[in-house]
Amino acid sequence: MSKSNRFARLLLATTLPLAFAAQASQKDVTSAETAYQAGSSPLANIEMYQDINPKAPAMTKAEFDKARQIYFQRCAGCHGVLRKGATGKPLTPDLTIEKGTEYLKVFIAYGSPAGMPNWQTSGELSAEEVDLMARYVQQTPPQPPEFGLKEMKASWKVIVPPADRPKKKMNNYKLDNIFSTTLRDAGEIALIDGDSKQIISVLKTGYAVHISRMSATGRYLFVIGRDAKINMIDLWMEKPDTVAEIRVGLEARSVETSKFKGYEDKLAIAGAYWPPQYTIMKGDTLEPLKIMATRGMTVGDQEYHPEPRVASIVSSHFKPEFVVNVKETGKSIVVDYTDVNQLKTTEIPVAKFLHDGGFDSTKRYFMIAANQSNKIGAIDMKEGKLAGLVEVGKIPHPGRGANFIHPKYGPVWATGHLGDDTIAMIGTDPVKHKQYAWKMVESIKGQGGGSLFVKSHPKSKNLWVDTPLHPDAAVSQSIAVFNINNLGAGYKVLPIAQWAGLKDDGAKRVVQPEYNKAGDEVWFSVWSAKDKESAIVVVDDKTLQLKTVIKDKRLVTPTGHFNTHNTQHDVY
Ligand code: DHE
Repeated sequence: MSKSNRFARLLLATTLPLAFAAQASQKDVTSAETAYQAGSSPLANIEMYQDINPKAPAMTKAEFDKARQIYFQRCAGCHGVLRKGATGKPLTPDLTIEKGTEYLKVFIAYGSPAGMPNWQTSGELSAEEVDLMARYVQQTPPQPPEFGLKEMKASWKVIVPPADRPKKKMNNYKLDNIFSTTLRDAGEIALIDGDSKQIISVLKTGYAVHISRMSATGRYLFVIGRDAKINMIDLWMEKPDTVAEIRVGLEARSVETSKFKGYEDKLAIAGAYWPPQYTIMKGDTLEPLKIMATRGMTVGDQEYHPEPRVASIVSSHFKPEFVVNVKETGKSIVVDYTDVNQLKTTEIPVAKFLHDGGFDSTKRYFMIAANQSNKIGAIDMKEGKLAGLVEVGKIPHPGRGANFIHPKYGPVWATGHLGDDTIAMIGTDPVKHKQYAWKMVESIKGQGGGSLFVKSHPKSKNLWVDTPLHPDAAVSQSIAVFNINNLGAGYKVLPIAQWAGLKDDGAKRVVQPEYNKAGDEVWFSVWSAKDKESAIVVVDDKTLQLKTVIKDKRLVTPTGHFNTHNTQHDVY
């Protein structure tokens, strides 16, 4: 090592802990949260233009392309596509060039208590790759291409036109009790019969497939992949299959359909991470009708954000409206779809970093997590305005949340947290329990942080809380269940992964409780890596005993599962 290099390291060794401490006090991101955000982006494979900045360290085209791929696989989830910062810090050249390659290398190699992973010491990146990344983040951020109507139409396929589809249901499945299970790393979904627990079929979908949603009539299932590919599946066919598909961008997470009376199955909508936009499509063919950009000003400080990603989207049961939740700007956009050409939108300022959420039991209020702001917003779907904004625990992550009647506070909606071990309950009845409405009425402790999904059912007395991202395997591989009539008594732990009896030593993360239609059994995924055995475990909701384990070599990396009835009618 040269003398000047040694000096630089010495200097860094003494100054970095201070820098880390300062950051940690600003925002203490947990390792579970970092691992969750640092998922691979499909943008890694998109060719982008290298703009040579004379002030940045030199990089060959091959080095730039390799670093770009690593960036989109590991870093973009936190630092943003354009490196403007999201949950992670901004990494634009005006900031990084000043820090210099040596400083950045140490930071990337060793990480920080503020949440930056220790990429080199953990063995994830080699010393050469760390050097590459330190030089890459000083270059002008390359911008992925836009994706407009022309690109969408080029990707759009109507495999079975509406006129050629069945006129009535052609199979004997009970369409209201099917589970659509995400097979994440296979890019597939499994349709599983909720009664017989048999796999009906496994269908190819988009890359790292993410969520499934049902059409208002319960006939069509919509599935979206992280590559923004939507599959529209007709459940009336003898063997349910894809009848239309389209890509609405280069990266996406959410899809939904029109549910208001008179508009059932008429429209579909999908939100994209890149480009930052949402698209309204015809509900029977996925023909793209209208694309709306989300680039704009943030709530609060009102600064321009160039890539506000579309997070969750829900469909109102009260009006012909969608609610599109925009992550970085912190706005929920109410989209009136009565005239798709002259679209009317209302912007509701909530709080930055909107992510996931669901309705209260009456479906009048939509509860949306602003995860990095540690808040839940309650949007009144009737009045089209924010009814409340509630401070909860650290990094709320509800999925669609859980509704139940609290013995003291009346109707509540609950969320777990990624960043702490609490479960927050918010009063949702401003008529009969006005004093509790839009307040965190109770916060109880669960097994630990790293929780992603909570669930209950109108017919159940249980509240289920998963912890798949908890660092302790005993916690990530089990589930906590509370009796909602005696929350103070604490929780029971059910060893779901152990019950699955898997033959090898996979991660076996227990994720996403989901009820069947009757509300008397709960399904869990036991999620291991692609090359390891996974399973689905079904538990009796009353006795809390194991009912069935579904194992099949086609069940590769099962994560989310969506019961057709509960998803169609927003029951949770
Ligand atoms: Fe998800 C919902 C984004 C990682 C499983 N996830 C959502 C939604 C968003 C989102 C915006 C809400 C959609 C809606 O309601 O319209 N998810 C992201 C990410 O950006 C993130 C953090 C990182 C990434 O690279 O994608 C991410 N998500 C994951 C996972 O790693 C999970 C656990 C496993 C997987 O399959 O990828 C996962 N996300 C889910 C599930 C839902 C979801 C199961 C639906 C919950 C529900 O009850 O509706």
